[in-house]
Amino acid sequence: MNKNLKEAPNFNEVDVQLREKIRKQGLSLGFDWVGFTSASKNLTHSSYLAWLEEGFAGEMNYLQKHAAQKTSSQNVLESAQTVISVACNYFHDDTSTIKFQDSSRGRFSRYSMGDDYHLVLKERLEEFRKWLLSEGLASGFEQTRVYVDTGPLLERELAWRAGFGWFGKHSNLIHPKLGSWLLLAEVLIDSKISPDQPFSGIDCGSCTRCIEACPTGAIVSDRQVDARRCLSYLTIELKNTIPKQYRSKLQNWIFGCDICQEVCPWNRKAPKTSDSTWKARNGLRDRKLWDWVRLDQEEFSKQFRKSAVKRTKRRGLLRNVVTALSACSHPQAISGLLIGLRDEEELVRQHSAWALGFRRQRITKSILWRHLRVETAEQVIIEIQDALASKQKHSSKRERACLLTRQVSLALARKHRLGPSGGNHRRSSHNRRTKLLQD
Ligand code: B12
Ligand code: SF4
Ligand code: SF4
Repeated sequence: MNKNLKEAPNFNEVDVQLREKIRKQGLSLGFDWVGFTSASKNLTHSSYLAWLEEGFAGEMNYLQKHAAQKTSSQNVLESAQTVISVACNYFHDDTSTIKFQDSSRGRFSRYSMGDDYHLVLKERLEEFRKWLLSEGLASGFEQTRVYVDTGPLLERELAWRAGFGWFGKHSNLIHPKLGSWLLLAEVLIDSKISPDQPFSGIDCGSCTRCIEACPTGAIVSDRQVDARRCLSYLTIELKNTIPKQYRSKLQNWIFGCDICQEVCPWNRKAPKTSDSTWKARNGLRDRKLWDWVRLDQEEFSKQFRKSAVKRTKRRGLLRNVVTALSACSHPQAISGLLIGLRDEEELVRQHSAWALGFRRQRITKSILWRHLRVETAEQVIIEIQDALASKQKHSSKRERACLLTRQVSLALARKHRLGPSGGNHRRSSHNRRTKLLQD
């Protein structure tokens, strides 16, 4: 760790005034906190590399791609001297914790309920950049950069170094007064501004609430999140199938997850923002899971225009919805899954089949059987077979005989339809079916 960062800053009067002026401007533009750090080498880059090395990034290949650049903020702007780190409070309501105990409502993580923060903060950063230029705090447009989330910067480290707060055990940065419901962003400039001191003095102590509350055990140790297990990754970043072992852990989260921050004692007194940008859009809190399954592409585009939820696309959101329906205790959950089973997206049908298999009701078996007759996508067929196999021990002799007849005729029909070339790909499905019949 760079010792110099620990030394008390020795600001002169001009420094103090300049820093205050910039801070004030940042706050007036809608940020809730502003801090300064140098654009020098990062101190936690080795933690970042170790994290990648463990494979914790899953399929987020861009994190690997950015690894070398993340050694220093000067790698994105060679002339950068100062990083102005800013944070925006998006804590717009505290009702969701109670309301969303209801398993029939899908939960969106708080940051995603209003407008897309990438767009909102980018706009504010651009205003900030313009102002900084007009004040002569950068020598030209090309000598500045603005970032929110997607750039190759270690945003949490920068905010920590600029005095924001500490890395919680859940790895989110916590401000001692504002809590952790804050988004981070930065402006890089080529003039030198005296840096703040890195935050120190408070940490999580012996608390382990977030680690215990995480439904998938994603917080593998202090400040280490295995993204592959995190619901935020599984419901947003992961584009295809959710690994089976995590599907039943979704509860009713359909976009992101806030559990580790909700249980954190430092968020108990987090101030609410009055900024309407973050307020939940209509329908986001009240719509039932079985109604979300009916969402067509047009409605999806309309509902999530300029929203972060667009990232999953319709297919990803509906995949999450039908997965969450597996745990929904309401009788209408089945009708939602029936719709999901007929969705145009294979991914949605696949997860619907799994969810029906996961549920206990007898009717789910006949639904799956019926659908097996008409389904044509290999992966969905496999999923239905697995679902039926998981119910096999509860089947009567008659049902098994019936399954046998259907399976055989289906296998024959498929073989007939496929011809010699389709064999290999379909072979695994055929084998599975045979295995199912033998079990
Ligand atoms: C990839 C990513 C994810 C991944 C991985 C998360 C993770 N924990 O690594 C997934 C998809 C799971 C995710 C989820 C979420 N994310 Co995210 N994510 C990012 C992104 C793009 C990169 C993070 C990264 O590099 N991770 C790799 C790890 C190694 O780096 P790190 O998390 O920064 O961790 C640092 C510390 O842990 C520290 N460290 C580790 N060990 C030690 C030891 C010591 C002694 C010290 C001093 C430091 C230290 O060093 C690391 C490197 O700097 C950043 C934006 C960015 N460019 O930084 C947003 C970001 C971190 N995410 C953010 C948010 C809001 C979320 C969610 C809350 C969203 C949600 N509700 O669903 C969840 C929170 C989940 C969680 N518990 O982390 C915010 C965090 C704001 C904050 N207050 O901290 C960021 C900064 C985006 C933003 N611009 O605001 N995210
Ligand atoms: S966001 Fe949810 S799944 Fe991810 S670490 Fe936090 S509690 Fe665990
Ligand atoms: S819940 Fe406890 S351990 Fe987790 S971040 Fe908050 S204070 Fe730290």
